[in-house]
Amino acid sequence: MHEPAIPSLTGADPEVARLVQAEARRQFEKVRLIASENYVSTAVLEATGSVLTNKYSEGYAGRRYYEGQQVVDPVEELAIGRAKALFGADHANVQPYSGSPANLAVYMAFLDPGDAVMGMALPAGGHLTHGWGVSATGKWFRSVQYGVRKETGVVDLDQVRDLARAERPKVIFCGGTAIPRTIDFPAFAEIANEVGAVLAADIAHIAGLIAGGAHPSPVGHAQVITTTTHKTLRGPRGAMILTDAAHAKAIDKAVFPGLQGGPHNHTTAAIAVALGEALDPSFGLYAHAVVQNARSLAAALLDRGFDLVSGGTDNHLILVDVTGKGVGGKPAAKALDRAGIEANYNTVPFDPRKPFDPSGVRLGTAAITTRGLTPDHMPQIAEWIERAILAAQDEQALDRIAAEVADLMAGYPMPGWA
Ligand code: DSN
Repeated sequence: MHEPAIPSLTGADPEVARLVQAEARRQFEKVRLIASENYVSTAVLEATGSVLTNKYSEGYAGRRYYEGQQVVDPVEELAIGRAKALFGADHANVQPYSGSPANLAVYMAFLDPGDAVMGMALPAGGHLTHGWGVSATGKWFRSVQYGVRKETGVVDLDQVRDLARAERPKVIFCGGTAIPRTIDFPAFAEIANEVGAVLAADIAHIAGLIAGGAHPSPVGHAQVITTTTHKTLRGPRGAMILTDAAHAKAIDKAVFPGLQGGPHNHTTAAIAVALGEALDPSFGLYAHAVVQNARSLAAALLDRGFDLVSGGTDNHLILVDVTGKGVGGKPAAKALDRAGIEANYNTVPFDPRKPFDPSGVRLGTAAITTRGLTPDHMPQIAEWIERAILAAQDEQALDRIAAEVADLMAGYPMPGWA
């Protein structure tokens, strides 16, 4: 049963209620390895489902365009205060609707259309909004893209420096969506300082690791830091932008009124709850456990002959080139899903295949660590992954794995399911 219970929804709209229950069960039974997903606490779910969704509050605390902000202002101030305390930042804006709008606010704040921006290419591990061609950020700005070294799979800082010197971007993005290794924020800052660019660190994937001390922080190196709140940070679907004092005003103006209208106050409340959870010392243990699980899973996959981009991981994320097992990334991800192991197909750097049927599968350990799985479970998960990929066409074999997976997960409670 979904928790909190949903009796009113069940009475009013059984069709939707049935789907909500089905999704809760699905999340309970699977080994969820999508690197950008997690399980939020029941407290976060309750805040997300609260009456704060009823309220409009364009503007910022004390400067709103609607009356009745007696409660919303302190909610937003609480979230801001906790974000600043957690990351040690001068300023926080908790209003961006999600990661892409947060990144767009950086463009709005510091670039004019046609200006040069530099970011990591999507197939190398960057994000669409770091200037990739199909995104507005690649269409409306002069985008310069860097990648990783072919031999190591690690970001090519010499290329970053050479491109920055030649192209003089106004903003340099570091960070991305498929980067299994530590991001060298001081090195990026040195390059950005040399060419007079604003350094924007997109820490969406690793925010929880940074908060928990399991990855170095960009604070003090990047003037602007964008993040979603729902990945390793384990909050609701939303985003934040942290800045130093000098860049605060420009970011606030870019988020509202530059890009957005009213903030989603129920989300802001849930972000405040999640940040409160992350301020608890136990969150540091969680963040380190996420990395330990990823390292153990990577080691177990290497033992089985899998080819990992960069040879392993420093964080929560593993990028596997599955073509060595005789299958493409897409059929592998579909087989894994049928086998109760949820992942996404992903390009690998220098991928000879197409983005819709690439060579890789991306894995992450944030969600399974929340469920309580430990390094001892990782050899079993690696065995299931290999078995499922090798049996990609055999639905009965995949169903047998799914039953084994569900058996294991039945022993590990899930917030949101009772
Ligand atoms: N969709 C997110 C991810 O899966 O990494 C990034 O936008």
